[in-house]
Formats: sequence, structure tokens, C-alpha cells
Amino acid sequence: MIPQYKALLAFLIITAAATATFLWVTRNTANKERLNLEAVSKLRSRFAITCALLLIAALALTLPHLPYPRGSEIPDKVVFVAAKQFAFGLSEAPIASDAQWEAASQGPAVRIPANRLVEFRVTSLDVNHGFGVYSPGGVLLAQTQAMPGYVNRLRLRLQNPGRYPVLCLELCGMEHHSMRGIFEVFATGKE
Ligand SMILES: [Cu+2]
Repeated sequence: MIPQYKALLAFLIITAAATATFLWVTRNTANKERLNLEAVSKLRSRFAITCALLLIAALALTLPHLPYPRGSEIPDKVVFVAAKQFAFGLSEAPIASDAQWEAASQGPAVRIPANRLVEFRVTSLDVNHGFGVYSPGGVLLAQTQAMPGYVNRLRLRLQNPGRYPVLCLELCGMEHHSMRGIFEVFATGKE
């Protein structure tokens, strides 16, 4: 099943569950029974404690996965990315001028070793763009914004050798749909 259908299916299931819950609540609150307020307040505090425990558990489980503790790691390779209507320039050297961007966007694809930490330093030379890295099979792996005047760092470790397309994820003009870039991941022998 393609991801879009999975998302549609999830949406339909969640919507059906929410609708059923609302209908159930509507039916059950129609009869005028006397409320036992003490029981209600007990139930409410139990609910609040359960929610708090679930939130704390979610925090403890997900916090170690944030990239911040690994921020001091030194990347094995740095790739400079400059977006401009309507292509991405990727280069091993900083891209500061239109001429450098042209050379970077039309030259041979930048080569990145597999299983090494690579840092993309992403900026834009004109308007906002989205830097979306796709696997050779066309699955979105990671993305960041490409903004004029800012440099966003995106760190990745790519396992599989191949040609990785970069697509623009921000509607940036008439030719947005054709805006792309490419880089190549090569096997390093070891690992
Ligand atoms: Cu764009």
C-alpha cells in the first residue's frame, strides 16, 4: 500500500473512532441521572495522573533520540548547499556567488562516503526553498528549510550507495516542481 493510502486509512479509522465516541457520549448524557460528584472527581484525578505518567514515559523514551547531545560530534564530511530558482547547487566548497552556484548545480554530483556523518549546510540565494533528501528509491529521508541569510545544518548518515535526489519542498515559483539536485553515496569498503 502506498503511504498516501495508509495515511487516508489512518485518518478514516481515527475519524470513525472519534465520531463513535461523540455519539456514545451524546447518548449517555441524555438520561438525567444524579451525578456522584465524589466519584467524578476521583475519576478525574486518576485520569490526570495517568496522563501525566504517560507524558513522563514518552519524554523519557524520546528525549535520548534528540540530536542535541551529539551536537559536538565532528562530521566526516561537509557539503555546502545553495538553493536558487530553480535548482540546488551542492559543493564541497562554500557557494557565495551566482557563478559558483551555477558551477555547483551543473557540475558532477558531490560524492559522499556511506556510513559516515555528513553535514549539509543549507542556505538560499533568493527565496525560501525546502531541501528534501530522497533515497534512490524515492522515499523522503530528511529535510530542512533553505532560507536566504541563514544556514541550516542537516546531519545524516546514509547507509546505501546510490544516487540520492534532492527535491524542493517549498512552493517557490513557477518551476518549483522541476527544482532538484543530486548527490552520490559511495561504498567505503569497510563496514
Ligand atoms: Cu524551491
